[in-house]
Amino acid sequence: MTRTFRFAAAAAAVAALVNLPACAAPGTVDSLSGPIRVETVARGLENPWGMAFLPDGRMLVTERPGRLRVVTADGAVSEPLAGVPEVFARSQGGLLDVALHPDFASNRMVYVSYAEPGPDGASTAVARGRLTETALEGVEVIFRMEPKVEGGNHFGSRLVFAPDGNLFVTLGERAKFDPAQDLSNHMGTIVRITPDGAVPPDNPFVGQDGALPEIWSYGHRNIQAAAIEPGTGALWEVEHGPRGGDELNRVVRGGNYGWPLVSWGNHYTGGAIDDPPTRPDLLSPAFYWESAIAPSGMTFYTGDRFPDWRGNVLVGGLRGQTIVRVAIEGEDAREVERLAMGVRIRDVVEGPDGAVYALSDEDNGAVLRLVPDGDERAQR
Ligand SMILES: [Ca+2]
Repeated sequence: MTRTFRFAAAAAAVAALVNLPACAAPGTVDSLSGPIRVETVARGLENPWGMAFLPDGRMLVTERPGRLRVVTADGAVSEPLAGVPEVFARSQGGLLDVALHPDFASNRMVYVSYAEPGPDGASTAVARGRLTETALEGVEVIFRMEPKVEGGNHFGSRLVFAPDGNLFVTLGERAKFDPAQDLSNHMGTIVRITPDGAVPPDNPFVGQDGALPEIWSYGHRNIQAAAIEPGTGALWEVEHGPRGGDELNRVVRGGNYGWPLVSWGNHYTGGAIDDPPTRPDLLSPAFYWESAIAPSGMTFYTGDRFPDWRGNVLVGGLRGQTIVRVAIEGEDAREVERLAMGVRIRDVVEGPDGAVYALSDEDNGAVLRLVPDGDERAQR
C-alpha cells in the first residue's frame, strides 16, 4: 500500500468513526526508521501550547486561551486547574509553556509562562504555584519581561531548567526589531533566573551599566523551542526567522545571535535583511532553514523505542506541519528527515515510556503519541 493511500484511508476511517476534522493527524507516517504509528491520546484541547509529564505519567497541558489541564495516559482531560494567572489571550499571546521544578516530587512546584496584560500592553511573564489535584496554589509571579508593549506577537516562550537548577526563559522581541540588540530591555533575549526568580550572580551582564542582569543571551527574534542537550548540558534553541531563516542555535553565555542585524531570512516586506547574512562579531546558527518550518517545541530524544534517534533533536513545525529530526554533531547540526504530520505541531516532548508526544495547534487540538508501527508495548 502506498503511503498516500494508507494515509488517506486511515484518515478517512478515523474521520468516519468520530467525525474529526479533515486536518486530523495521520494514522501512520513514514520515516527512515520505518513506519510510525500516530495515536491520538486526547482531543478537545483549544490550541494546546506546552506540556510536561508528571512523575505519575499524567501530563500537564496548557491551552493558549488561558487554561491548564491534567491529561491522563488514557486520554481523560481534567477541568481547568484553578489559580492560573489572567493572560493576554490575543494573537500569539496567552498561556504558553509549563515546566516542573527539578525537585517537583518533593515540592510540587509548577511553572507557567504566559503573555501578561498590563496598562501599556503585554509582556511575557513566569509564575509558579504548588500543584494540587484541582489547582495551582500560592501562585506568585517570579519574572516579568520589561517593558510591556502594544501588539500581540513574539512572546516566545519556553521554560527550561538547566542542570545547575537555574531556569532559562526564552523570549521574543515583540516584533519590535531593534530592542533585541539593546540590553536595557528583555525583548529578544534568553533570561536566566533562579527557581525563585532571583538573578544568579554569575549571569554575564550583572553589574554592567544599562544592562538588565537577568539576560543570558540576546539578538534573538522569537524563540518557541528550547531544550538542554543530554551529556553536554548545553542549551539549544530554535527561533522563528522573518521569512525563511528559522535558526537552530547552541546558546552560549552572553552570546549575541544577531537579530535584526543579520539573518538568513527575508523581511516580510521583501528584500534580504543583510548581505552577507553573517558577521564575524555575531553568532551564526548551527543550522538554519531557508524555507520556514515555523518552529515550535523541541526535545532531545533519549529513549529506546527509536534507537536511531538517540541524541537527535526533534523540532515541531507549525507551517511545516512536521516534526523535523536533526542530528547534532558537536556544535554543528544537520537535518536528517521530516515526518509529515499533516497538522501544525506546537510542542514535542519525549514521554517516560520512550514514545514521542506532540501537541497539534488546532481549535480542537490533540495530544499525539508516536511509536514505531507494530510496537505494542504499553505506555509504561
Ligand atoms: Ca540569528
